[in-house]
Amino acid sequence: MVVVVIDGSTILSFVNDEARFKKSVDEAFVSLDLNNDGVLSRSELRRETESLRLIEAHFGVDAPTPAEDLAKLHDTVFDKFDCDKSGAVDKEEFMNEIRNILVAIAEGLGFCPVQMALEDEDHVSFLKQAADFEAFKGYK
Ligand SMILES: [Ca+2]
Repeated sequence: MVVVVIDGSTILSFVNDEARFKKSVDEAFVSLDLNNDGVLSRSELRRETESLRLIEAHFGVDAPTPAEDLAKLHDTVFDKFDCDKSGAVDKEEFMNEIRNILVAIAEGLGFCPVQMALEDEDHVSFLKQAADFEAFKGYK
């Protein structure tokens, strides 16, 4: 478990650094695309929605959610990513939606820093990367 302190501006400066953001998204995409077909299926994307805590962040759910409701939430998230309704999420759709989500989280946080606890196994945690990005900015 790592605890990061993050606010809206931390996330926005990460998202707005086009090269850095694209690199992170590319890495996440490759690690999620288990069968290497260049698109994310429903089950592949589900690993990301779980690690990003989209469900909690978007819907404010912190109590255990019944499996059936959770499945519905995951479907909703998938449909948001899958802009052209092709049944799979390509890299551009993935990047656009991750950006939308991070900007929405940033707007929700505003300029009030919050502590966020992240699991170590969140190998593709964009929020952690945003926090690291902020921490190392001064050393460039
Ligand atoms: Ca795939």
